[in-house]
Amino acid sequence: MPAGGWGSVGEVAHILFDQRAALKDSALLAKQNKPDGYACVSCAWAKPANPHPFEFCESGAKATAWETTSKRIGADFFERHTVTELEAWSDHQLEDQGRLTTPLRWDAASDKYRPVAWDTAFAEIGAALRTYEREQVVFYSSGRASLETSYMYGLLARMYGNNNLPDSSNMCHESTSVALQKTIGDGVGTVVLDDFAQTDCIFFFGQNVGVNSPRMLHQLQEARRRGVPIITFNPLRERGLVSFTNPQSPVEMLTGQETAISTQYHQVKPGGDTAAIMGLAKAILALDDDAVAAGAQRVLDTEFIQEHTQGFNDFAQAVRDCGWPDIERESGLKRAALESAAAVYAGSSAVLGVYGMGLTQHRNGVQNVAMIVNLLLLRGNIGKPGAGVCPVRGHSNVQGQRTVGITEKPELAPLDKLKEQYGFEPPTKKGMNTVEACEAILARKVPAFIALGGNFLRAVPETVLMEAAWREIPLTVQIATKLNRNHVIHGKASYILPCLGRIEVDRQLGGEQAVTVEDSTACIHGSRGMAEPASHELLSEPAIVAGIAQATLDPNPRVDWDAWVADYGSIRDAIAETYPDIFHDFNARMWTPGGFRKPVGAAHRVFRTESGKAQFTAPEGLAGDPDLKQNPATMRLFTVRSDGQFNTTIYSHDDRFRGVYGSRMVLFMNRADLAKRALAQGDIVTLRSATDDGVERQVAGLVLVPYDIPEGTIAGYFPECNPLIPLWHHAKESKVPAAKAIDVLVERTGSAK
Ligand SMILES: Nc1nc2c(c(=O)[nH]1)N[C@H]1C(S)=C(S)[C@@H](COP(=O)(O)OP(=O)(O)OC[C@H]3O[C@@H](n4cnc5c(=O)[nH]c(N)nc54)[C@H](O)[C@@H]3O)O[C@H]1N2
Ligand SMILES: Nc1nc2c(c(=O)[nH]1)N[C@H]1C(S)=C(S)[C@@H](COP(=O)(O)OP(=O)(O)OC[C@H]3O[C@@H](n4cnc5c(=O)[nH]c(N)nc54)[C@H](O)[C@@H]3O)O[C@H]1N2
Ligand SMILES: [Mo]
Repeated sequence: MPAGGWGSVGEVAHILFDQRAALKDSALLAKQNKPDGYACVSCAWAKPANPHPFEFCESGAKATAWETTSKRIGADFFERHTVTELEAWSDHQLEDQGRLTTPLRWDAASDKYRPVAWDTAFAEIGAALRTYEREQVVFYSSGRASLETSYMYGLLARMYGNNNLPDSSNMCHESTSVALQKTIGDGVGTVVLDDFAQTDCIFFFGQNVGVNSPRMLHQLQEARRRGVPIITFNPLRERGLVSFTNPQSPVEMLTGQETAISTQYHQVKPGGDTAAIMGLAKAILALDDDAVAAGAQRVLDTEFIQEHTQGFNDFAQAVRDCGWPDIERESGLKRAALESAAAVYAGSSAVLGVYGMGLTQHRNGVQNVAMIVNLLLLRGNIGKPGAGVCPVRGHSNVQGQRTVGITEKPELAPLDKLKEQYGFEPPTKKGMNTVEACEAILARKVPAFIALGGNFLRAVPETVLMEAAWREIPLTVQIATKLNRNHVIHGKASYILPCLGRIEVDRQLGGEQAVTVEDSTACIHGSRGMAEPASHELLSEPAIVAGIAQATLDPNPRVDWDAWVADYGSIRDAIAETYPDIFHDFNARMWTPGGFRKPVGAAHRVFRTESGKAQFTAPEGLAGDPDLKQNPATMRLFTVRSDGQFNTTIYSHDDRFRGVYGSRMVLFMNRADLAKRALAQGDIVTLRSATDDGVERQVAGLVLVPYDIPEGTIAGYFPECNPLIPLWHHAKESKVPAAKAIDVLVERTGSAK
């Protein structure tokens, strides 16, 4: 079965029906990701200037249906259920109740969420925030909120007195931001859509395109038709990377025509990418040595290396010192396989390096990303047409939030400019990222946690300890569209503030408002809501942030929160004043078809690193998890997503692409491992974390599914497996939780048959 195809059409029809979504006809979907429409709330993939008639995919249509559902959850629902009772509900059940409609405050006496007036909620939250130690309050955001909201939210935190702005990015592509900043001087990818049309080779690492960014399949399919090789490294043979039938092509649908996507598929061991890329580099150096010996054209782009890079000799030495047996063991791949991939690389003149969570969510996640850069630099594959590094971002505006100041790193925010613009002293102390916020919560040091979207508690590691600590936070505030686990497990005082979604019409004093988002290729787009709001009581995210800010902060004549809410154009003017290089003429440029691009120096070989050159980096070691010693009893678990979810939002319990239906409590295991451990398909197991740090971590009731997966490794679902991840088990420099390599012990407890 290919990705896309009739299965995809059936899935979309099903969810539209099930959610009785507002988009009964395709009028709404037709505006998805269009220059005059709204930006999809699913992934961050680029939105073309000349879109396909339907520039959406199965995943995007599901996300739209989920947001525009006609299901509602109002005060009557919360009157019927205590919050303790709701704790027993599944992630799917909670969100499937529909859109939140009214602001709520938890009532301790009845253990119920009860309606509260907006003004009262803001006043109470503001009064509490004024009493807390300002350096300890956390302002989290999930990467969906617009540039306008995010800018206001960052300002709120800094005017309040801290840089505690952890973001979903801290669990996601922060390894990218750190590695790319260090190696090429920009924390974002260098490619745009046009590069896909001009490339002659694509290397694809650890990203599940068919599920998580299916619109990119258009570019991959087109590249394949031009004969471009696509070389994939992924422990699982993911459908979208194997073949694709375009559900928007009547011919393909009728004829069942499929495009084979990957031309080489390397089932690398999880955590083995650094070793695999060392192998590629070793083979490339060997080809170059041969060329030198034969007096033929060099394989390395020596001119580029000389002019634009630093550190080549150390890197090359590390590669030469690294033996094939180590490479084969750590990558799980054969020398011959890596040599054949290297040969394709060496024969191509413009190569793209595309990747996702399979690289970033490891102890050595930053090193993994730096290895992709090394690979590309060898032949000057950065800063020329058809070539470059392409991290595939997750949430639809996660990259943009960083651009407008959502960052815990003060050096990444224009503090001097903010001081000049708004006349206050921005805090200079480093703020908490996600892992540090968790540490502070576990230490009972966080008096208040404000969440701009997301489902923090479900997305982070160390679930059991975190849930216990969470209940002791004096104040939790959730700005959200749907009920989730992080709302039913709450602080001592707790508010749920329901907001408009991006697809909804946003009416303010100045008329209907639009917002902006930045995609994975650093292009910034306008987005106009089109569906009627789920409830007349909803406020927009900017209005909620302004409400909290006004109730919490002393008035500042230079920040007119009300004027901003009345006309988002005035927020964009403020953004343009803070970041003139990126956002000049923002209001005029936001409707540019295809978006306007933020300047990315590396895309033009202007490397804004300390040395002014792109950096080769020799890896510290090959092992994916230097701190975890694998012993024969342990297995290495990596967590993945299915097509039935968007992160912790579970649309359904089916995984159509992997052939699992009705339950997410499954584990994918190699048949050889099953045999070795006297386990069988359908056996029920408990996983325990294989670390002796004194914390008991387990997930019970997982059913085994035999699967084509490297020996010694198992795959399970995010977020169901999160209780197994130790909080300290994160990428070293970026602190992204290492959700793709968790050492566990497997214990049989029964059989489902
Ligand atoms: N429909 C849908 N779309 C989404 C999301 C969603 O949940 N559902 N989530 C959004 C978000 S926030 C994000 S960040 C992105 C995530 O999108 P992806 O980056 O695709 O993330 P994952 O699904 O976690 O898995 C990545 C892939 O990495 C592979 N992998 C695991 N370990 C390794 C390894 O060590 N090496 C290599 N080479 N591969 C490995 C897995 O088999 C899997 O195919 O998608 C976004 N889009
Ligand atoms: N084990 C494991 N853990 C992981 C990962 C993994 O691969 N494996 N991936 C990590 C990654 S990449 C990420 S990005 C994080 C995700 O972490 P989060 O971004 O915190 O989680 P989501 O599940 O995306 O958040 C879903 C909730 O967002 C709210 N929401 C939806 N739309 C809107 C909106 O428009 N406005 C507002 N205010 N709220 C809205 C809804 O209430 C919904 O319940 O999880 C991380 N955790
Ligand atoms: Mo993400």
